[in-house]
Amino acid sequence: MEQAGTVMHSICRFTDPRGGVRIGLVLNSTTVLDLSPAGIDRLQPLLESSHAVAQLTELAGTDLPRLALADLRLCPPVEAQEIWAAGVTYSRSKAARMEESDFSATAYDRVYAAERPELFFKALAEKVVGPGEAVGIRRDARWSVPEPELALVFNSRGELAGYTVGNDMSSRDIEGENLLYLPQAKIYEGSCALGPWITLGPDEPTARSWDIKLEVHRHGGPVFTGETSVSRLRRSFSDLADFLFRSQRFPHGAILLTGTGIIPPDDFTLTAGDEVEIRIGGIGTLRNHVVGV
Ligand code: DO4
Ligand code: MG
Repeated sequence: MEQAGTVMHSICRFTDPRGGVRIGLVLNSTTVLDLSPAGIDRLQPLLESSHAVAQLTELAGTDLPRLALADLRLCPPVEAQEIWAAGVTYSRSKAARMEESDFSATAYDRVYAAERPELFFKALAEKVVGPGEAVGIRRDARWSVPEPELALVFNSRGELAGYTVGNDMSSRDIEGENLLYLPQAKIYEGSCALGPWITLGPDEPTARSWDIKLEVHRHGGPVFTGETSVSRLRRSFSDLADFLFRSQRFPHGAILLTGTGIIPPDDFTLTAGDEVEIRIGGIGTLRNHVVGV
């Protein structure tokens, strides 16, 4: 696959008929190459390798089994990485948080401009929701929103290995009540979705040209659509990585959601049964339905 001269490949995790997990190379919108006969049964070695793109290009030309994407159950593209998130990295997010809470407005204003970014822990790998699975809204929240975010996939050396689509589900009334409630507003059952796969190859300038689109459907029709561009992200990927990996090791690598630039209007809240669709140009589309948790 190519985008403006950039060689890129997407790798996914999917369940096999025996309930195990296999690794696939997404050849196009309909076909996945099963990499297990080539001895590739985990994502991490590919993420750690500096030759992954060349290796995948070579494998794409082999006669490994080709599977129909529509027949596969994709799993979240994460193995053992911790999931972290950056906040207030788009001016739209800063403005919304400042309106949400007089109490915390100064903190949001300051962190947007500060050298040190807001970084917070989001999820353990085992708690991440994959494509087609349910994202959650807390039963004690009145105001729940999806946050569509570009997710950076880092290897254990802190090198940017790829990208995926992320949803940093959030309870805005709990967040707005008191900043100290942020972990409860951000971390609960089904609050982190990633997928549909990891895209390797594009550099930062290429990724910054991508659009992010959010659609929420209710009873079959759209109730919210929004759009932004990664170019509006205030911080560089290397700046975010530098702070994340400062004084901290991630032996399995880490995934960092880079913040949202799409904020639904204040009278919008997700409800159970909604369908959330997040599309990032260059990667693909992550779809999840909403349940109360
Ligand atoms: O501190 C609030 C969280 C901000 C956030 O998650 C975002 O901007 O995406
Ligand atoms: Mg966020």
